[in-house]
Amino acid sequence: MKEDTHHESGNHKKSEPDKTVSSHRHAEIGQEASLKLSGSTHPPGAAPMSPGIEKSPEISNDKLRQLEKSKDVPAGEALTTNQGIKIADNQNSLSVGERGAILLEDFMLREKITHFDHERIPERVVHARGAAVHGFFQVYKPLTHLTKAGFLQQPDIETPVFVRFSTVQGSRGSADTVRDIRGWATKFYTHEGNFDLVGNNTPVFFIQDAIKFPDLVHAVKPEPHNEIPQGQSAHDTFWDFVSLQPETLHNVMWAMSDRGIPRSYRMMEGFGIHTFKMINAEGQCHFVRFHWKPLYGVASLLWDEAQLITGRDPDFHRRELWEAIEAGDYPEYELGLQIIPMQDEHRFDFDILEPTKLIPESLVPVQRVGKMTLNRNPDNYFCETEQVAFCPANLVPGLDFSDDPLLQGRPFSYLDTQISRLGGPNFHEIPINKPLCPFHNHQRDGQHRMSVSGAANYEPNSIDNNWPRETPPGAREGGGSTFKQPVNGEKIRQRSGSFSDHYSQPRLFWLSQTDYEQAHIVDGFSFELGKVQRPWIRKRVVDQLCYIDKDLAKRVAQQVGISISPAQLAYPLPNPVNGLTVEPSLSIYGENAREVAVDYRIKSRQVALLVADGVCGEAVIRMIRRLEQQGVHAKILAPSVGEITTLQGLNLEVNDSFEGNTSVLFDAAIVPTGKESVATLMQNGAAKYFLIQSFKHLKGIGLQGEASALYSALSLPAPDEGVIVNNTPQHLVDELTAVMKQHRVWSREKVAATIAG
Ligand code: HDE
Repeated sequence: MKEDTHHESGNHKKSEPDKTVSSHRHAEIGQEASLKLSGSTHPPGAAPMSPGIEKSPEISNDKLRQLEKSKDVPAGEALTTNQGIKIADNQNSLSVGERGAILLEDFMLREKITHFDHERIPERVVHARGAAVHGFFQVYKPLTHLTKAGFLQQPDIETPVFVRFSTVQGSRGSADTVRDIRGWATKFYTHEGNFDLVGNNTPVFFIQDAIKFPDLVHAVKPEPHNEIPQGQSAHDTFWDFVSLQPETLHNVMWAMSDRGIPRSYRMMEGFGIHTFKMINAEGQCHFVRFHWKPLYGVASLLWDEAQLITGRDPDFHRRELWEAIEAGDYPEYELGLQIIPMQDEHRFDFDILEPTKLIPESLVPVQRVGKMTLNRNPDNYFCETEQVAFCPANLVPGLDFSDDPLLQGRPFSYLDTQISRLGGPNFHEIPINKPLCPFHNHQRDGQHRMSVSGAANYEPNSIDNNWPRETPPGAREGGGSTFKQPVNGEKIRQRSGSFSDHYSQPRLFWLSQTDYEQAHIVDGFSFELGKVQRPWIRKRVVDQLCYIDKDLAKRVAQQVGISISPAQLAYPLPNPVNGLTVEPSLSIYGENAREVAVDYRIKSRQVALLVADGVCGEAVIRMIRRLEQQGVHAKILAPSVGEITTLQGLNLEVNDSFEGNTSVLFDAAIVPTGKESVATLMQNGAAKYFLIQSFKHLKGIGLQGEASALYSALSLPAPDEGVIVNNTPQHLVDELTAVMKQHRVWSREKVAATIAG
């Protein structure tokens, strides 16, 4: 605990007793008229503004303007049927007399109910649960030497994007904070057509060949007999598959690590996973792997915290994303490229066409070539987030597929699945999916066709003068021009020998983690295997871990009650990856990783101030101001919502109660001084639980003046690096935010594990 003896909270003057101090509005407190709170325009948790384009018209782009044209603006308009017939009575069906039967001729009733009956569409087979937002992408400098893709040529071009983040396993209504891979699909609306980068938050996938995808998904989805568990891989069928298909192990290591429970969609890395190709105007080709690097840094939840949030706020990530955009804390990510010249294709210990392998950043550094900013929430969840249809086949000229056998199976599947999900082959006409550039072809008819085609629906034709025509002579440069590559071989069903090492990279991942990250991986495996009911599956997984690392295997085995034989301990260990035993960028919290991988920010983080009647209002306001200066949002929590009376006799607006807002929803807690306030908190179980949980989850705690007594009463360990005792509000905040920049107080983890709560 760090102490500052400068005390300024005792000297308060009473003034203007009936003035209310609002933490999120411009406010004056008592005689301190200079203490104005600027507040964020729309801080998290504030009353909702209207969504979408109306709320901040200055934020727009070509795609949003295109969408606006399909918007229904009903203000001042009559309620009508879908045929435009005005409805005078939307309360009563047409019946025979007051108590008589309803007439079948009531077309208003029939239309309303029939439409309602068909409101649901199938959810996505995987990635059903998601949240999406609009934004834009800009390249830093022309990438002409690598690709002819137009949107990567000019830094002054803002390409509109729509990004959907998702979990994989759970259904549409499942929780956000489950342990799972996160989907990260970006649709770039370029002027050469749509480019969809459909990736995940891990750089590797579970399988090598598309033909195994249904098996993987059937295994991880809830068990077929009882549809349990929801949003989780902690069950027999998943681990059965893993134990029998060792190529899954690398991605499983990532899923069991902190990466499987991200703190926020703004704080994850993203990966295109597969190797793609970039082709420039001269026809030269490079292999490329895509990365997204978050400017808010990479950060994760703790497992206990994630589970609690699943109950407290199942929409945690979705809400957080929405609120961040409303508050102006726009998610930002840099686009990174790993470029591999064609002649280097075989210079690695692994095959770059293999999606269960990453390319270590120490071998091929990630070049940051542009930035994506997400700055606009959708207007309507169903119309945009649910109906958006991504497809890895959507590549613009200058980008091309590699022969990765997993990638090769994807373009077909995504197109195919939309036909049943969105009800036919014309889903490209749904506004969110429409390209910005014009599109013309001879495809016709089908369910829900919207555009009206010309006289000739075939090519060649002489009726429409043979339009539209291929390029040239069509106006734009030809697309779909694949890289000319000699291919020769026999038709075979056989995995390449270069795909056969399943253990080197999981070992590299394991060895690159800090001690506490390793402990989390052990806990992740142990939790999941603990839920597996068939003992032979647990044993087989531990057996597989023996090929990765003996320490990992022993620690997991010990936690799930399995003994490892001397023969298993003698399994040979895999080789380093191209001489690497450690790759710093694989760790989230290691010193190197933090510097190499991210620009860490605390902007947008949230701090709770725990108060009751008699709190020092001046201190509260000063703290909030200081937090806001650093881009951190503060919420005042009290025993009940409404207002409290400060030590100075002012009314202070409370944002919420302790009951509705436990510590898992915040990044740090502060208890401001005030004798009466602290005495009340001491009698309040929810407030005490808040602090105990904050400590347990390795969060910073700030204590001012009398608040130290509350901390002592909880019998929490002291001193502690993350518990700041300081009487000066500004200093206390500065020390606390320094702790928050470390994300967690890792030095506390062992002692925190001994605390009940
Ligand atoms: Fe997907 N995947 N996938 N996938 N995937 C779908 O498409 C599929 C794979 C990913 O927010 C589906 O529209 C096959 C890898 C994301 O709408 C479906 C194979 C990666 C999303 C499908 C893969 C992904 C999907 C379900 C193996 C990371 C959500 C609904 C060949 C690089 C997109 C849909 C969104 C969605 C098939 C493998 C990421 C069924 C057959 C590898 C982020 O078409």
